[in-house]
Amino acid sequence: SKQQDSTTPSWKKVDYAGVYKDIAALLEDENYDDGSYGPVFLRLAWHASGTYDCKSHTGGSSGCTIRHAPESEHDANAGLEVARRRLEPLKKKHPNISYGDLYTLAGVVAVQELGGPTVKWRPGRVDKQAVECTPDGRLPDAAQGADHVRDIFYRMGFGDQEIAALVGAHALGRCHTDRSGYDGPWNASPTAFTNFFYTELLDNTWVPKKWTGPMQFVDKQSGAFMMLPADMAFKTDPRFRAYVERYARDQDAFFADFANAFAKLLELGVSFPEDAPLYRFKTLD
Ligand code: CCH
Repeated sequence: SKQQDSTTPSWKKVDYAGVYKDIAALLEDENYDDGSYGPVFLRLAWHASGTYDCKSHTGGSSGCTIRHAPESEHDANAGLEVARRRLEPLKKKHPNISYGDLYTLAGVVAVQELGGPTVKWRPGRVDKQAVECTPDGRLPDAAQGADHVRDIFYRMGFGDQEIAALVGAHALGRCHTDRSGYDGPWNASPTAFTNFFYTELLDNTWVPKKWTGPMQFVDKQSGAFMMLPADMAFKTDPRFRAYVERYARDQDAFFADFANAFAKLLELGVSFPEDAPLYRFKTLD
């Protein structure tokens, strides 16, 4: 009835399995990048969430302030309008879903449909207005090293093992000179979720790229693959490196640890309704 409709919270009126399928249908496009929007959806979910500060309990995916200026225009978020634009028709089709739920679910779909682990996910984020945008500087700076990476992720409430697992997402996608200024993919299969970030990091000799762009590394042998200065910290820092060696040897361990850390990332700072169900979505195939 009408009465029931007006008292039911909007998050309960959404068919989340249906949204999952609709997002999955948007992944492939042979004319975009390496043929998939998955990597940029994953980056959108991470940047929507990674602004969390565990001391002030501000930021995170809950209010989805990443879609508003000035946060949308922070340097770290350059290029993410590509993902937001691609997802926008789904907000029209499923008007009761919050943007925070839509963008985080897009990250889950990307990981799962590109061959990664099942990621537990809950709905119930409530969008906020532009005045609640987080300040610039909460996301990691790729030009820096281990101390900076720790400062940023400890602020979110993560430990070294979780940080080392999360950065394995750099098996997917690529850097774009017109977004971050960096250039190139991390490996030869940027649309498959694998443990290749770790194997490539350890197996190659990485040398500074000879160009006028920002300082980054390329593999000495082919020059086709890249590492950011911040990525190299996972090879040179002994505590990070111990996890990198484990994940390079054992893809199952990486998948399990990534799934936990990524589910935690997507929930940072969110107060879920008590009756929000926990979903484990099936992949399309
Ligand atoms: Fe990342 N990432 N990321 N990253 N990232 C970039 C691209 C992707 C850093 C910097 C960059 C995570 C952690 C870090 C993805 C997922 C994750 C780019 C290139 C930079 C720079 C952007 C461009 O030019 O398009 C730094 C620094 C850190 C940590 O210190 C974490 C954590 C995740 C997810 C769990 C994905 C995916 C991409 C590819 C995006 C694309 O469009 O292909």
